[in-house]
Order: sequence, then C-alpha cells, then structure tokens
Amino acid sequence: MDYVFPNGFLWGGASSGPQSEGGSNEGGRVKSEWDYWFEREPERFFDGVGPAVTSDFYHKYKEYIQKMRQAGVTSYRTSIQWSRVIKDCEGTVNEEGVAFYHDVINEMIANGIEPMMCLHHFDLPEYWVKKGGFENRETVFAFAKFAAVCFERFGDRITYWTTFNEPVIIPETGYLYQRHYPAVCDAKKAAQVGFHVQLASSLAVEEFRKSGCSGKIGIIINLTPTYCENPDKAEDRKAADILDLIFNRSFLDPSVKGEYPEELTELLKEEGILPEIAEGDLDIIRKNTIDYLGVNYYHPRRAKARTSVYEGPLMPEKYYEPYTPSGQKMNTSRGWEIYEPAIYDIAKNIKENYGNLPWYISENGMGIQGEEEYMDENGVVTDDYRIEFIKDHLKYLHKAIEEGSNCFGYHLWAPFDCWSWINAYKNRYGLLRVDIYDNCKITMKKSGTWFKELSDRNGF
Ligand code: BGP
Repeated sequence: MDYVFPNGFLWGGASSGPQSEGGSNEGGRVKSEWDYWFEREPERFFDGVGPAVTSDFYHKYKEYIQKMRQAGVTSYRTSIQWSRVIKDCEGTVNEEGVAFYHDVINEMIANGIEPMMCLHHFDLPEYWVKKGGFENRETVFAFAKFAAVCFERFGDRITYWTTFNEPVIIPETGYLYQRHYPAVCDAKKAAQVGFHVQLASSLAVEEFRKSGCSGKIGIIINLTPTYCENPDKAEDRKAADILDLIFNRSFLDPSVKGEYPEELTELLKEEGILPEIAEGDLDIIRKNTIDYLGVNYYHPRRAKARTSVYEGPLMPEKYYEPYTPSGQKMNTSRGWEIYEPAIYDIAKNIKENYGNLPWYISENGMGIQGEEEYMDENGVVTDDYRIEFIKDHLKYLHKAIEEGSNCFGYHLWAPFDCWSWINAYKNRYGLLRVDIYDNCKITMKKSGTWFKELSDRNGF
C-alpha cells in the first residue's frame, strides 16, 4: 500500500437529520425551516422534491446502518434535529423524538459504528423561524438549552459532539446569497445572525462543560481556502485575505482561539454593520473554545482585486472578482472546482496558525447528476470518478499527516444518497444508491465496495 493512515484513523461518512430522516410529521416532530419554506415556495426545489421523506432513514435506519457498515463506514456523523427533540419555544421535550435517537445511537454502536452527533445542521424549528430565527437573541439561548438536553440524554454514548455544521452558511446563504430561508440580501442582518450563531455555539460548549460528559465538543467549519491570481500583487492578496476573514476566520478564530480577528471587526465597523453585542458575550466566546475541529472541504475560492467598481447591495463581491486558473478541473454537475492540494493547505494552516489542534475531514465528496447512466447490467452504479476523487484528496491528506498534521479521520459526504436542500436529489453523493421512487431502495455502488477495502486496510 502506498498510503497507510495512522492507527485508529476514522473512516466514515456524514449526513444530517433533515437530509436523511424524512418522517417529518411523525413521532411528534414539529416543522422546521425547510418544511415551512417548501410549503410556501415549492418551485424553488429541484423537481419539486421537498423535505418530507428525504431518504427515509426514520423508518429504515436499521437497514441503512447495516449497509453503511458493509460499505466500510466505521463512524457516522448525523445531526439531532432540534424540531424532533424540542416541541416549542418553552423547551418542552418530545420523548418520542428522544427515543428515536436513542435507538439510532444504540443501533450504530451494536453494528460497530461510532456515532458522532451534530446539534445544528441548518434546521431551525418553525416556532423559532416565526420569531426571527437567529436574528432574535432568544433563539441563541434556546439553542443552548436544546444542547443541554442532548448532552443529558445522549452524553453517555457520544464521544464526538459538534455544535454547528457550517455555521457561516446561515448568514451567508440565508442573508446574502438567498439559497436558504429567509432568502434575503441584507449584510447588516447577516453580520448580526453570524454573531448570534457563534454565541449560540459557545454557549453550547459552556453547557457541555457543565454537563460533565466525558466526550469532546467541536464545531464543523467549511474551510474554503482562497487562492489569489497573482500572489505577488498586494491588491490580489488583499482580496483573498478579506474573503478568508469573511468565510473562514469569522467562525474559525472565535471557535478555536476565543476571539475575532481584529481585521474582521475593523471591516464590519467600516461598513457600518458591526453587530450588537451584549455585555459578557465576548467573554462567553473567549472562555468556551472547542476541543477539536471538523473541516468540510469541497472546493477552493479564486480571487483577484476588482477591476471595476462594485455596484449593488453590500456583498463579499464588493472586495474581489473571481478568476479561472489555467487547467481548472470542474465537477460540472455541482459547478464546483476540484482542487485536491487545498486539503494539504488547510492542514498546514491548522498546524501553523491554530495550534495543530485535533481535526478531521468531516465532509468531502462529489455530487453527480444522472448517475443512472453509470449503472452496469446488474444495476450497480460504477462510480469510478468518485473513487478517483476520494483517492486524489486522500493523497494530499496523507502527505499532511506525514508532516505532522493532527488529522484523525476522513468522512465522506455522504454514505448514502441524501436530500441536498434546494437541489433535492439532483446530485448524488452516496456510496449507497437510494432510489427515491422505489421506497428508497438501497443498493451498493462500486465506490461502496472500494471504500470497505480502504477502511479495512486503513489505506490504499
Ligand atoms: C455541505 C453541507 C451538506 C451537504 C453538502 C453538499 O455544505 O454541510 O449539508 O448538502 O454541502 O452540498 P450540496 O448539498 O449543496 O450539493
């Protein structure tokens, strides 16, 4: 084998409650932001497929868990849906929801899969949506209360907790780029929501420390390295640095170091969008840093200085223009660049600038449209492109580990095809295929068989 990984390296996959469970009005679950939005604007969702059924993990979790194990998954991260566990703004616990997650966790353990739980994967309950979501400070404290319930109920069996998945997506996509609810473009609100989400995460860390649970608490951040067209040009470097502040360091620094980068505070001040911060908030953030980091990596960002004056509402585009590097590789289904060396650069950044804290790749993967085309005569999706994609990324991860990076695992998005928000089932990511028009029938793809070998041999 050319690439052997450290002993105990976690091989697994990630999904989330709202993208996999379905059963959206069963077991006492209340509506979430996705149910709420789909009811109002179903035309926004690819092929009109909404969040009600998704991959039906709610009913089929035993089969999924067995088949994931057969595909070599030995650790699985999903999220506990706030809307399944807490019924209302008062924090009333839904015991049926709790029982569901007890069963899922126990089933994973019984099948040799390490359960890893995230507490927020873009799924605000409707009762908080109606009160302004994370624009409202009350939501922040309600989240911390929900987190405390989860630590109390499941903390005896979960070692790896995370507060939020890709927290920056909440302000970025809901309040700037309009691909999540409430789909507005308002930089001032985005800054306030971003701050509230960080505060909610830090309060959840505080609850975790109080709970006395023996596991670890982290956060999952989508680190998107920004490369500039000409590193010798100060203006290009500046454009890249600003994007790094907005998209990466806005959550990375407060979560790991307990403080915001000064340059970010200055930028928000200059734009007149500094969020309201109550007395004591920054102290909470300072005192409640994480134990480990999950990194979602899909694609890089490319930036050069603007060549024209930006006109339009305040957006990150004010500070840069994208460029296309020569020889750029693309995943055309998703419209994302494929650039494997970034994984090495991320590892180096964590090592050099964030104390080499323990971290893992919590998501990396390739969504492909029309995978039916690649089915062989037995109906197996022969997804060699996915196998190559994983290998090419792992080579860079391996190099970083050899050079001392403290990376302890690799999770694929996703072990099985799941619902991708407004893209619904357009792009498939799984090692296991899910036929959503045939009762969510589950079949192993070629990548699933390959991943099993990878995981069994701890390398390739
Ligand atoms: C990440 C999210 C996941 C998942 C994945 C794939 O950003 O954490 O929830 O959706 O991206 O992207 P998409 O679903 O947009 O294709």
